[in-house]
Amino acid sequence: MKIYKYPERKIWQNLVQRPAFEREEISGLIAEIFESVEKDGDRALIEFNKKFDKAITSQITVSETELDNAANEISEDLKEAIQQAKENISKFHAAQITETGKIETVKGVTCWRENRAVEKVGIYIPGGTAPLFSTVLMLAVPANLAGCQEIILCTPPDSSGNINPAILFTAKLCGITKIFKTGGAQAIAAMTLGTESIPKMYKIFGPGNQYVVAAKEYAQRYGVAIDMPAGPSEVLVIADSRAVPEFCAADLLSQAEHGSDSQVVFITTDFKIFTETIEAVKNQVKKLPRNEMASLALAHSLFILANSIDEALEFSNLYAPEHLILALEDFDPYISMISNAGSVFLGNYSCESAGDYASGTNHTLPTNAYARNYSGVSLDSFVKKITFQHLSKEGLKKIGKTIEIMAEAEGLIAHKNAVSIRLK
Ligand code: HSO
Ligand code: ZN
Repeated sequence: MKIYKYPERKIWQNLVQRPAFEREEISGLIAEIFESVEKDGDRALIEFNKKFDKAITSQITVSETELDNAANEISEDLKEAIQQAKENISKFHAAQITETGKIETVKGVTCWRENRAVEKVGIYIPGGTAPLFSTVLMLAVPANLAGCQEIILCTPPDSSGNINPAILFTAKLCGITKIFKTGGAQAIAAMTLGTESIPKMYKIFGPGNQYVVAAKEYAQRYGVAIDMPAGPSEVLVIADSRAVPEFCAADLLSQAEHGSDSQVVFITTDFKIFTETIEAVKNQVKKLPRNEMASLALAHSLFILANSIDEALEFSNLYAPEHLILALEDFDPYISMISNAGSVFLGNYSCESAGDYASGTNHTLPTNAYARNYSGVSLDSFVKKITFQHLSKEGLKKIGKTIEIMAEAEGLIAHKNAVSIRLK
């Protein structure tokens, strides 16, 4: 833990810095993986399964039987939980469907926008120690609501060549039937370039390790869009004297357990809360199954004592956290002061896990200070907005002169002519 009592502003810029990623080193490997997938298609993916996931897979497409059997392999409780989460996520995202009305900018000149879904969407779900089936909901639900025509999912197999049943169950529940056993950078390459089994996608979504992140960046060279640049998960908690140290500690650890590179920041104005939260973190971490990972994340976490809540928020805006928790008695006056954050949790009962799973908001959020300039995934991430316009002859007459003068001033006489020819 890195402890700072009333740090001076001149060191804030250092404190908000995330550790640098080793992107350079892996870019050569990413290029090689893309080359192999382009050349050998499915065969390359089967080889990579053997090499990276120690899995023997004779075919990479998940069969109908595998998909159907998944429901028998998870508990009824888990199925119900997934259903409830899906309902809430659906409600929240359905409310994001908006159409702008037609605007008559000048009499006879009408402009408007219409939403069109991204037609082909690829979802990547990591496997490994925490198979994030909740992320399937966060991506497939808005993709369906947006009307995406083709939604596919790639996820790595375990060493027996199987996919986690909760991932399969959730995918099926969301109507995804094209699921492929491939992970890491090779999965991203496959969705970018296409193979015999995996179709090429227009936009790729989903979290992953540094190889996946680098591959998504690389994929953009091929004209594929991605949800957002990504980095390790983060939470910043701001607490006042009425906060509950045990709650704050639990929230900090819920983020720390994601990975050793998770970013955890705690800021309070109250000395008692400060020391008690640090104690609570030390106690709670011991009992976690992912204790080792969480402890590594805690080693570079920040615990800051601040002069005021205003100052804490100023720091938070500079840090631009993925998740911001305001463990404040009276949070309302501070909401308008938040300028940079992915998703905000208000009061002592709004734990980050609520947003991670079931409240309805999306958990695919900007990390690594991208909350300064990116939003989290929403319905908008799955649509393009197309602008339309209709000009009547009268409308063109009204703005014709303006167009002609501007076109001539830019030296673009064909542009001017397109108006003149109609109005002469
Ligand atoms: N906190 C993660 C999302 C997640 N948590 C999935 C649990 N499952 C990134 O925002
Ligand atoms: Zn989480």
